Amino acid sequence: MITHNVANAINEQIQREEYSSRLYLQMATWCEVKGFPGAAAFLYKQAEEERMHMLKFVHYLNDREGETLLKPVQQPPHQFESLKNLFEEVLKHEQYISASINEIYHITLQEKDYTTGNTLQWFINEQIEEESTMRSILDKIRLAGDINSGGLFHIDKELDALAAARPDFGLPIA
Ligand code: OFO
Repeated sequence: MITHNVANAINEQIQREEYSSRLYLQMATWCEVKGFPGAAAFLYKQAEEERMHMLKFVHYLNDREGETLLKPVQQPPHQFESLKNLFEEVLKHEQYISASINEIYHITLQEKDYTTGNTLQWFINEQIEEESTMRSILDKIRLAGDINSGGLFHIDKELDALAAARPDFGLPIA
């Protein structure tokens, strides 16, 4: 049986992962209409990955006899100045998610819930990868912007290839 404090922290994280999924879905639609099909494909997949993260927490909470409570999710932003600005927001968001996972880990230590702490290790490692992926995309966009605007076309192609290499979670992707 999971403690109230840990269950509460996980429910809050479920809300954040659901928000992440909606945020990336909204960003994907922006990219799609602004002529960045590769970035759109990448973000559609990222939205599904966030939903998978949310479900991982839901199943974990259920397995530990916690009560999953879906909280209201706020509307994500839908306008961005540029592709660079959009990915700056993505990186900022991932850094926020990393901090929130670390905070839950801290709570599990206080509550002596080493089982949840162990489960959180997967998410801690996942966040290293998420931040690093987003940082390298942003670095390339910055570099392309500094050289020539045609560089963004190539970045978009790279994002398309990156999206194709990712699992599709069995859902249709544009
Ligand atoms: Fe769920 O890792 Fe991104 O937000």
